[in-house]
This record gives sequence, C-alpha cells and structure tokens, in this order.
Amino acid sequence: MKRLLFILSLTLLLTPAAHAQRPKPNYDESQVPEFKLPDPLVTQDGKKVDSPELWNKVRRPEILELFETEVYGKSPARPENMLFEVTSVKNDALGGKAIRKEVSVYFSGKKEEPRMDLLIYLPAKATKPLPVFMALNFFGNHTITTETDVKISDKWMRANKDKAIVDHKATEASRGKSASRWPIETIIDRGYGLVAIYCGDIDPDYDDGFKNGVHALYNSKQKPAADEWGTISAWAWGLSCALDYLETDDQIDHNKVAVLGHSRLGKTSLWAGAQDPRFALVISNDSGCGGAALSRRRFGETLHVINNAFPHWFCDNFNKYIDKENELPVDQHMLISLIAPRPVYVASAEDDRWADPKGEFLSVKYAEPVYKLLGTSGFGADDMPAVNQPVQKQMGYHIRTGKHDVTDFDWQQYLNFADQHFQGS
Ligand code: GTR
Repeated sequence: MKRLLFILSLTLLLTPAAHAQRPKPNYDESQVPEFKLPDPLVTQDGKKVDSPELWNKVRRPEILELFETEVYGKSPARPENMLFEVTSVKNDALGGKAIRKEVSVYFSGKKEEPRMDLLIYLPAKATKPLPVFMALNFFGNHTITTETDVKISDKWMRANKDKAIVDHKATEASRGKSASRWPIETIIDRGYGLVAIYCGDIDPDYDDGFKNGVHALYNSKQKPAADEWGTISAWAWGLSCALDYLETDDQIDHNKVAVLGHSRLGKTSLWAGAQDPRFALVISNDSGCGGAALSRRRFGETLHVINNAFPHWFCDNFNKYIDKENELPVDQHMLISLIAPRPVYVASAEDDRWADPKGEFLSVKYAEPVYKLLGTSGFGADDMPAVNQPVQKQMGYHIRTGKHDVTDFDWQQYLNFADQHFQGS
C-alpha cells in the first residue's frame, strides 16, 4: 500500500501541472458564458468618446496602457544605436525574379548577441521602393525557402522532428520545411517584397526566466516586473526594430509595411501593429486566445490554459484574470481598435476551433465603431461570412476551410487586401 501511494504521488509530481489541471475546452456555443464587453468608446471615467480627438488624446492611450500593463507587458524604448550589417545580396535569386538580401541587426550596437537576421526578397524588376510584408517565422529563415544558399539559423529551436531540428538546432535538412506557408514567388509576382525573421532570434520561445534573447540586454539582474514585457512583447519590439532597419533601406517603401503573423506570431503582429503606427497594415492569421479571439467567450483555448502552458508569453499581471475574464479592463476587440484607422485583417480556419473563429470575427466587429469614428469604411459585416467568402473593407476577415495553418488561399486574400490599400497611392 505504502509503495502504491509512493508511486501514485510520484506520478502526480511528474505530471506537468498544466496538464494535470487543464480544463476540458468548450466547443459548444450554447455553453459560452454571458458577458459584457468593455466599450472601446467609453473612457475609464465613463465619458463617451465621440470625436477622433478624444479617441487619440484620451481613450487610445488608456487602452494601450491597459494592454501594456495587464496583458503583454511594457517594453523598453528601442535602442538608438543598433548596428545593421548587410551580410549578403543576390540580384538574381529565385531564377532572376528577385533580389535577395540578408541583414543582421545587432541590438546593442556591438557585434554580439542578441542578433536578429532578416531575410529579404524584393521583386528584381522594381523601379521604385516597394511595399513589403514583414513576418516572424517559427523555425528559421532557411525554412521558408528552398534556396540552398540562404544562411541556416544557428539559434535555439523548439524540438520538432518534421522540421529536422536536432538537439534544438536546425540542420541542412531543415531547409524549405515551412515553404508551403510562404508563396514567395507569388508575393514577388504581385509586386511585393517579403521580410522574414526567426522569432527565436529576438527571444527563444521557452520559459527561461527571461535571461536570454533581447531580455538579456535589459533584465540581466532581475526578471521583468509583473507589468513588464513577456515574450510576445519582446517579439513585437523586435519587429519594430526591424522596421527601423527598413527605414534605412531605399529599395523598400517603409510607409507600406504590412506586418503579418500566424498563431502565437499572429498575436504578436496585432500587438506590434497596435503599438507602432509605422506598420501601415496589420494581419493576424489564426491568432486565437491572446490574439484576435475575445477572451470572455472562453471558447477553445482560455486564459487558464494559455498562461499555464506558455507562462512566458504574457506579463505576470495577465494571470490575475485566469477564470476571471470578466474582470479584465479590456478584451481583444480593443487590441484591434488600437490599430484604427489603419487597415487590419483577421483570418480564421474552420477546423481551428481551438482559436475560436467566431471570437476572432467578433473582435473585428466590435472594433468597428472606432474605425467608423475615425472616418473609415469600417467592416460592414454583422454576421460571420460563409467559409471562403472574404469581407474586405478597411477591416477584413475570412474563415476558410481547413485547419490551423497558413495557406495559399490566406495569402491570396492578404495580397488582394494589400492591393486595395497600397496600390495606386
Ligand atoms: C498553441 C497555442 C495557441 C497558438 C499555437 C501556435 O499551442 O495554444 O495559442 O498560439 O500554439 O502558436 O501555433
């Protein structure tokens, strides 16, 4: 008996807490709790926001600060003396279609870690600076292309057999393993460039107590306070640093940079776009909980699950709202509202119930009043559109068939949306 108890308690000890307590996800619309969303157009002290001035002066800064202190965590100011080093240029990449560059960004201004590598593809035929999509990736820039002369990332990677990661490092066999998500030739043919960055260059995606990545530059003595940056904030901060480089590159139209991300990196693209108005267009692909999905719906992934499974993504204050979503002073529609009046696009996938497609749609819808107040065409969809039927005005949305992924269909919509907002101006 004693032995049995011992084995039992040992098993309990060895079971990761997150799994032991992981509640069953709700996928039943009738079980979604009733909730009242905070109004993006009412200030903290109850004043109706009825003019763009009031929005810009009072309400927007209020909401931004709430996301900084309660959800993602405040980031430091970007370094002023970053060092940008162009490490390769190929003028006939992709069979002559593209100019390809690799650029290293040294955050401290010295040639030392942390360092972020940009892989840039631009249409070779361009006669003027071009709009680009900028996006983080999960396993290194060499995974987005099959071109064999792109540098293989030397950074730490999450374990993944499919991506040929061995001992947390990429291998030669990792090349092109994520290429299906990056239709580079189509992007080039449509007149856009692509800027790719491995998210782990900015902050490796695991909970190390914030000692590595860019946190090392600022948090070497003590971990971030409860309202200071987690990993998603660090990634967003890194995207803004990359934009600082783009502003020095005269082949790129830095007034037409679209920031895009999938899943955890879609949460990041929204947060990057919310904080940094230099991002002219923002795209979130299947970003789910802590991204586009409304937290109060508790459909699929919840605050309880995400904060236990990924304690490093958000700031510590976000834990206060586990199972208490109604006490959050914001919800994710207000994250979208921070991007107004700039074009924003949210995409869902039918089988990606974990990310709560309806909650993603509703965030766009409930951010619309802010877009309207600022004089844009808004969204114009009251109900969720049918699958594969995109809605595209100043705000865009689609739900496509299929699973959690980035597909050619998604990219077609993003390119159409960018055409609408970037071309001819
Ligand atoms: C899942 C996580 C989601 C989503 C996804 C991803 O495990 O629960 O929030 O971000 O990872 O990034 O692929």
